[in-house]
Amino acid sequence: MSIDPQRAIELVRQAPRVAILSGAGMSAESGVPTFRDALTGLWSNFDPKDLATESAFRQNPRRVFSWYLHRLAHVRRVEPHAGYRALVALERQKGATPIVTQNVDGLHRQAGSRNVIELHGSLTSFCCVDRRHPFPLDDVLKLVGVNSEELAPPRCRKCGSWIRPGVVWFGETLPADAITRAWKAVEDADVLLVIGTSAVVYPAADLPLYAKSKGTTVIEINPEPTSFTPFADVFWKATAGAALPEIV
Ligand code: BV8
Repeated sequence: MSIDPQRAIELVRQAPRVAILSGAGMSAESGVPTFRDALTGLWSNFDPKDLATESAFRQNPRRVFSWYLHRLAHVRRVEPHAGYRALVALERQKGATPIVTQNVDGLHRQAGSRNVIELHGSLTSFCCVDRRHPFPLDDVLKLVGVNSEELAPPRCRKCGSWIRPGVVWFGETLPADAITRAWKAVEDADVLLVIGTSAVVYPAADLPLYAKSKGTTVIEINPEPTSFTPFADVFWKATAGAALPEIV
């Protein structure tokens, strides 16, 4: 593993096909707290793993729904930083540059990336907890700003069950098509950029090692080393907002 940014830049420049795997660190410089830091205020004494589950939602729908409503309202106020715009420029230079993201904030799409694979769903999609009947985002947005510490979620108009966020919770399987597209994207790539993930949540955390097993060169961009760092071809100790514009 080398820690040479210049080598990382050259590897990306020479690669015909580049794929991206992003985690919550990708959004930190846009003001979206990382997943492990996402618990402020009302939720600060919870572990995200204890909130991001269906059982937590069924036990306390108000608490979990309010946490997601708070996060949705926040991401609607932030902008993608220069690192996001660099990935859009990279896509223009290289053609298809699939972005596999663990994030649910929608910032890659908002920046203009066209080939985004959302492994864990999105904060902007809602459905009912019993039958997954879709529920309009606009009807959820009407609840944003309602002065209430813990808001009761709306009820499904078809089956009456609680409305939940359309994200993948712990213990839930990832969308099959997202898995298929993500694993193919990293297999087909010459270089995989792994940006801003602590590489602890599976099966997403399998992707960088899977890429290496298929001969893909893997570059990790993170201000801190992770459990994956020893396996990276290059570890670029930097933030996404600083490193990515240097590449393009
Ligand atoms: C599943 C959506 C089948 C909700 C999230 C092995 C195989 C399969 C499953 C498991 C397994 N082992 C354990 C499991 C169960 C579990 C799991 O992985 N648990 C962990 C805790 C061990 N996995 C699941 O349940 C998955 N389901 O596999 O189904 C199944 C079912 C049951 C049993 C077995 C199999 C579903 C996982 C999806 C959970 N949903 N999010 C929501 O967002 O509310 S996960 C959530 O955490 C985020 O989406 C994110 O993807 C994930 C990891 O967080 P990161 O993105 O890495 O962010 P984090 O804060 O951790 O780190 C930030 C990083 O950024 C740091 O490294 C930091 O240094 C860096 N950074 C900071 N600033 C910057 C920066 N980097 C760059 N620039 C900066 N400026």
